[in-house]
Amino acid sequence: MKMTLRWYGKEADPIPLEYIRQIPGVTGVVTALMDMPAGTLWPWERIAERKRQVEEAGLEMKVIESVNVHEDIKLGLPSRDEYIENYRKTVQRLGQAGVEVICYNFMPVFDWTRTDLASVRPDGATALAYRQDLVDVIRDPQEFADKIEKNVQGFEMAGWEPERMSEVRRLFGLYKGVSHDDLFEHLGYFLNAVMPVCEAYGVSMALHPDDPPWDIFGLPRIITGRESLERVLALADTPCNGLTLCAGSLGADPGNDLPALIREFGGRKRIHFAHIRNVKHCGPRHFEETAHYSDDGSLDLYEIIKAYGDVAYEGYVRPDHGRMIFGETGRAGYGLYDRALGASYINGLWEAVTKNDKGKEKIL
Ligand SMILES: [Mn+2]
Repeated sequence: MKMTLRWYGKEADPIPLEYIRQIPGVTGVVTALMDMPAGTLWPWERIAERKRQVEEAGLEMKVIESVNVHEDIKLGLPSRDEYIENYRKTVQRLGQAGVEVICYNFMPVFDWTRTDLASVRPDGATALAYRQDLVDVIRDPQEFADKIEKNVQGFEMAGWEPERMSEVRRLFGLYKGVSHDDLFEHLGYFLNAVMPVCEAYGVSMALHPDDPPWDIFGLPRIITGRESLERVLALADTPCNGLTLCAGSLGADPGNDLPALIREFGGRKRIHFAHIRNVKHCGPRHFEETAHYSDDGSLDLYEIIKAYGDVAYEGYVRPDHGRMIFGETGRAGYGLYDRALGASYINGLWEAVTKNDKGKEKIL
């Protein structure tokens, strides 16, 4: 297990790399060129510059999160081939820069979605939360767009700036009639075009599950649990076609058995990146994010780390969203303090779990 922290880049992230370097056990950052629109070819100079900044701080840049997939690829439009070609070239350049893993997602229109970015927890910390009942009342994308534009409580979505809302309305129209099976087919087309470049340049694709892992706003979501993860791997049967196992995203559905998923897909060496965090189930399709600490949420972090130990996981890992604590302000879910606590907690569990295993080996 190689511990990393997500970092948005010097211009977009208030947290200096020097601070990240001081979290025990963190060897690298997971980063991206956030300003590059989906479908564009990442300039070599920008990739090299980012790598230089990271390495000057004594850290590694082995994982990119994310290279976003253009909506036309998800929709399977004829224009997708041009965007896929840019994706292939970007993968090649990242591979040449020493990147080993690319995290991406295949969620239509929206990335991760929450209805509250600063839900107050009993200890005074704030965290991200989601309530399906707030979303269910929305039937019309226009109404949905209006609520976000007016910043109605419960609709303060990160990064959903008003300028994007006209695009959202157009996309809702394009997704009419696109089924779950269609999305899988379009994902397979994309993966099979990208895999040869991954194999040639030593890059693994790691698909992040949908968050939350169910349909929202009438849009199909396909990466939701065991069956769909299996189906993704079968689309392109090569080790380069792998998963980002996000405990918090999949764990929002109490039906997903995280340790079992880790043993199954980690045992087959198809988990290339692990997101680890906790989540508290508050009701049907209602959850809030918590501290990583097992007792604070509904997931058993000890059992999750133990499962990674059982499959001798050697890939990259990062603490996922953190709460806002100690008076910190900044990007929701991505403060320094709680993610540092999360990394240390995960490192502690990992040390305990793996030292025992090594001890057993020695005795045998
Ligand atoms: Mn995640």
